[in-house]
Amino acid sequence: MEPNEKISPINPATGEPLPTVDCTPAGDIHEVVKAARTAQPAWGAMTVAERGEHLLKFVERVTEGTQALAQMISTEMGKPLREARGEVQNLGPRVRGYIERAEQACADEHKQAGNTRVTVRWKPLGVAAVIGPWNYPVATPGNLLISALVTGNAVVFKPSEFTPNTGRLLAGHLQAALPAGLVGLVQGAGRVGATLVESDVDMIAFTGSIATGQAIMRSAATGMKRLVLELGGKDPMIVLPGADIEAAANHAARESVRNAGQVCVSVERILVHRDIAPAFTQRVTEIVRGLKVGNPSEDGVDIGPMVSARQRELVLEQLADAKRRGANVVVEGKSRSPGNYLEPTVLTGVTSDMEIASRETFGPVVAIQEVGSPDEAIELANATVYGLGASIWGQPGPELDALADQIEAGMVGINRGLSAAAGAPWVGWKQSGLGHTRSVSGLRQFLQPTTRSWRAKS
Ligand code: TXE
Repeated sequence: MEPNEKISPINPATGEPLPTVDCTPAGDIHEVVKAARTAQPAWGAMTVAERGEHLLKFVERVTEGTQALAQMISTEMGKPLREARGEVQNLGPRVRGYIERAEQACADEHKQAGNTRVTVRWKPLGVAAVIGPWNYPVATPGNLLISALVTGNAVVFKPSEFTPNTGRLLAGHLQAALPAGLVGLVQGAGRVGATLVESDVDMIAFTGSIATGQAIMRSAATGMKRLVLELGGKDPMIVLPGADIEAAANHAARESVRNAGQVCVSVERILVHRDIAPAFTQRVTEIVRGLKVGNPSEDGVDIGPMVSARQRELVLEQLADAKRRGANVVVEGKSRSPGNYLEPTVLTGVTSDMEIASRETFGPVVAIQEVGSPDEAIELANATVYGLGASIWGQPGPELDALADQIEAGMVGINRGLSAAAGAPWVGWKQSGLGHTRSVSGLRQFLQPTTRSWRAKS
């Protein structure tokens, strides 16, 4: 890595350059990891309650700095300011939930079988590298950082190169509230991430693309480093006769285009039964037409620009492929500049041979494919390497529940989105992830179980 290399973020709403950020040279990355390793034992020796006190100070700082952090998110990646504020405000309750669950995750367990008495002790792994994405640049790395810290690990955080200043603010709040050296920050793109993965860390907690997840896994194999990976998705939404059309259409329209479609669990494809397809499509179209695209700092804006010109280009390529293969454009989303604006598009007549039906789109597209039966819907829903989220809408009851059970996804919503209840795992199946987070068992991904056994007194 060249010593003077810089990241040059661009405001996606205007196309104007934002202040540049220095990339961390390889030698410095190793120093940051070393400092984290030095600080870790004292942190790991604290009780969860003691660590929790520090983390609550972090929450206080974030709460005071909500506006600045939300503004930075919005400026760097284009999310409407209102949603960015929500992202920051969610952090407090999350941290409190993690502290509560960590008490359970970190507690010794005692077992006895016959003549043997065993204590299972959950120990921190050491230093966790946290590599974040740009789409939820506070919430996503925030979850990973807090999970690692509350369980007694040190962390070294590399934010996405699209949101380096958001990452700097987030890390700054942690650094101010926690012991010196415990939270490291490195800046840069893929090469910095790769160097961090190769460095003397014990685990990598990552959210991003499948390709990068695979590269990390290959590199981590050398040191048998532990991994928690949340990767891409192609979440299906199945809509069957008996569904509440209004509720389903609202979910389909809004969750296909929220955050300009750049959500790991956005609705990526809709599999609707042909008997209800016309009514459903009409209502989806009306809702999408009512959404406001515009500058993310303006009030009342539902959809801001996409994060980058490249990301918009990828979506436009998928749309062109879909049109070439016969999809109908019910609402045509226009591309607007300056900025990376792309209005939402509604497609019907989507077929499985189209890229938009099989590869993650990560853009503001409502892609509707008709099916003739629930079985066909399930078959199509599962015909993918992805398995993050899904939802199924229909007549409530055991039949719908049984269909939901056949969907190969980590998180399935029935007549609702998949937003997991606090304490449930956040988890992807198949190539959408490895390991999981948020729950007690999720926190244990950041811990090493060890056993000590004795001969029990008879
Ligand atoms: O991801 P990358 P990108 C999907 C979505 C999107 C695509 C690409 O489909 O279009 O991924 O997005 C760092 N070793 N998701 O390019 O490249 C990189 O610097 C270590 C879904 O942003 O995976 C950044 O910090 N690190 C996802 C992070 O990895 C490396 C959210 C993510 O970058 C690295 C985001 C390497 N070799 C994108 N190469 C979700 N599940 O929400 C890059 N990085």
